[in-house]
Amino acid sequence: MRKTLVAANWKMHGTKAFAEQLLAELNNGLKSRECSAQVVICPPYPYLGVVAGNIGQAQLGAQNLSEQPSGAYTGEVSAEMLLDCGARYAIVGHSERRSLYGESSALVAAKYAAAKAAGLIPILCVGESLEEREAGKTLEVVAEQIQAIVALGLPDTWQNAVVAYEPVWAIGTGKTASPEQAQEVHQFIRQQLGEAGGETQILYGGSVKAANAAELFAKPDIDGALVGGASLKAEEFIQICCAAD
Ligand code: G2H
Repeated sequence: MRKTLVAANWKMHGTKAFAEQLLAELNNGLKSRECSAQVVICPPYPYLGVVAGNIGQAQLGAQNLSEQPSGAYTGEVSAEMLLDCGARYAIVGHSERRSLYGESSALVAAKYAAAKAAGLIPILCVGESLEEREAGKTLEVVAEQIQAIVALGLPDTWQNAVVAYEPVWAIGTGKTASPEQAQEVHQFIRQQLGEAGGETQILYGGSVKAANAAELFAKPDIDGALVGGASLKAEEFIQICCAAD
C-alpha cells in the first residue's frame, strides 16, 4: 500500500522570516488535523537549516543537487551536504531546471544516481510541454525521461525513489491536467518502472490546489502531489496534505 506523499517546492521564494512563519503555521495545522500524508518541505538552499531546525512531522528536501560528490564546482551543493543539513529528499530534473538551466536527461540521470548513492531519496520530475502534448508525444517524452534513469543500470533503480509527473503546460499556469489525463500518464509511468513500480510513489505536479487535490488523489496511480505556488500558503497547503484522508 503506497502512502500519500505531498511535497512542497517553495522554489526561489521567501525570506528567512517568511520560512520561519510558514513553517510554524504548517506545523500547527498538520499536528492539529492529524493528516495521514507524508509531507516533505523543499525550501531554497539557504533556508535548509532554518527548516531542519523546526521540521515537525514533515521531512526536509532540497530542490536540486550536484551530480558531483565534491570538488571545485563553484556554486554547487552535493548530496552529502544536503544529508548533513538534514535533508532526506532531493528534487531532480524539475522542468525549470531542464528548460531554464539546460539540464539534459543525462545530467538529470547523473544527479539521480548521486542522490541514490548518498542515501537521499530523489524526486524525479518528468513531463511534456504543451507543444509535445499537442503533437501526441506525451508518452514518448515521458518514456525518454524515465529510460535515461533506467539506462544507469543501478541496482534497485526505483526503490527509495519518487517520481513526479509534471506536465510543463500545467506548471504555475493555473491549468491542471484533469484527473483522467494525469491518471493515464501515471499508469504509463508505473508500467515503465517495471516490477519495482508497484511500490514507487508517483506524484502529480502542476497547479495543484486545495480545490483539485482530492480528485487527483482519488485516482489509483496518483500517490500525492508536488506543490509549488499553493505550498506558500499555509492553510491551502495543509488542506492539500489532508485531501487524501
Ligand atoms: C510545478 C509545481 C511544483 P505549481 O513546478 O513543482 O508548481 O504548483 O506552482 O504549478
